[in-house]
Amino acid sequence: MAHPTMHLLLLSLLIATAAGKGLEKGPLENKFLDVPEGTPVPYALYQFQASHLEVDGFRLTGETEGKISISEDGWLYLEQTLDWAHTQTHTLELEALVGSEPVEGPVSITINVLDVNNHAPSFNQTDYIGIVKERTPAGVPFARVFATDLDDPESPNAHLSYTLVSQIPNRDNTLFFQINSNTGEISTTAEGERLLKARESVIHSRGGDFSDSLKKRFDDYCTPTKDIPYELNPFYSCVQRAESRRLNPLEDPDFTLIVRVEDMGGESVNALNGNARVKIVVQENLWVNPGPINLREQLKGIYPMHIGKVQSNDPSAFYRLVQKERELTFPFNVTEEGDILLTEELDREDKAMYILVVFAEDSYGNQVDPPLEVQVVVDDVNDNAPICEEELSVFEVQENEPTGN
Ligand SMILES: *[C@@H]1O[C@H](CO)[C@@H](O)[C@H](O)[C@H]1NC(C)=O
Ligand SMILES: *[C@@H]1O[C@H](CO)[C@@H](O)[C@H](O)[C@H]1NC(C)=O
Ligand SMILES: [Ca+2]
Ligand SMILES: [Ca+2]
Ligand SMILES: [Ca+2]
Repeated sequence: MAHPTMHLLLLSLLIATAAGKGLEKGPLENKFLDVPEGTPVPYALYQFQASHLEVDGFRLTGETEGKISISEDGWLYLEQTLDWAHTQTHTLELEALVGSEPVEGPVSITINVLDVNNHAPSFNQTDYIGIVKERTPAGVPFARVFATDLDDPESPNAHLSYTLVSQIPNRDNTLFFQINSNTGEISTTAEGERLLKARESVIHSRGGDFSDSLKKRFDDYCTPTKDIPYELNPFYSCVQRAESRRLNPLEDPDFTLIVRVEDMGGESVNALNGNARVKIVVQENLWVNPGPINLREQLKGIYPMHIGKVQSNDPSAFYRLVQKERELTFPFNVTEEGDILLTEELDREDKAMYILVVFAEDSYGNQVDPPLEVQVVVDDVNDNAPICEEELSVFEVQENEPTGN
């Protein structure tokens, strides 16, 4: 079984490692051993000592996978490195022999392979794409990155932590994006919610045919077009190329994020890591809260009166308006075009503030934009000097700030 030189080799190894490790030995009985993966071989595990004095050899059977052996003098050792990702336990049987006859055993040996951190986490894509609308609330995820680690998922070796390494561009050192270190979800920061702006583009989120809207825009800006067909107009094809690149976030993103994943929970200098890119396109958002809307009570005029407007990002959306608090009077309505109407005069003594909830839905009643809560504040006629607010503010500036700004 073991060739003659193995004995010497093993012996020198034992002497070399004995000092540090305190190698163990014991009688031939059932044994449970924890063994780290990835050790240099040969690697001595344990010496079994038979009680029969005539014993001159051992026989090892079971899940050795050709990696685990026994020497003539009872040393259980590794001939090849164990691999946790391949096998987590090896179940073996051992007998002591005289000649080829078993005289003791079999006993059972269980080798429990201990995971070490020998795999770096890796993202399942090198590039991710995220599309985010202007004014997306901070912390609401719009994209997600995902990494795996081949080490033991129950151990810190595969406990992954995501971080944002950089945002390109990053003018004024303001991060518009953040990543959830546990989930890899990407969302806007408060600054991103406030400041992200879609680039001017021929294509609007309203959809429609790209080439038609491009031609129209081109005609608007580049008159007279004479009678040159678009296909033969080099300037048109140049604009067309730029616009179609703009449609593809992989080619022309607004932002590129470099994200990193680390194992060991990201908290060890020995952590291994991997990186990926997230390419982000910012889309315009037509769904804007028109409030708060200030209205004077007992306002004379023609009812229903137009007091504000909403516009869904989905051109075929249906609008619906409800009152947030359930109360009897609700003198508001919304038209198919998103115009918010006041149906009768308000009275501040009845109610000083309303909260209108505006829904944009498809024909099945599914929301196509998140509901907007629009505040309507009823101003008191008696405290508010009447008639023309604009003139009043000009007058105030002249009177109170003579030095100017
Ligand atoms: C990456 O993993 C996520 C989550 O399991 C999955 O949704 C996505 O399709 C994967 N991407 C690829 C390229 O396999
Ligand atoms: C709201 O306006 C719609 C038309 O836009 C009309 O059909 C409906 O009756 C109005 N509802 C109320 C409560 O006034
Ligand atoms: Ca790992
Ligand atoms: Ca491992
Ligand atoms: Ca009043």
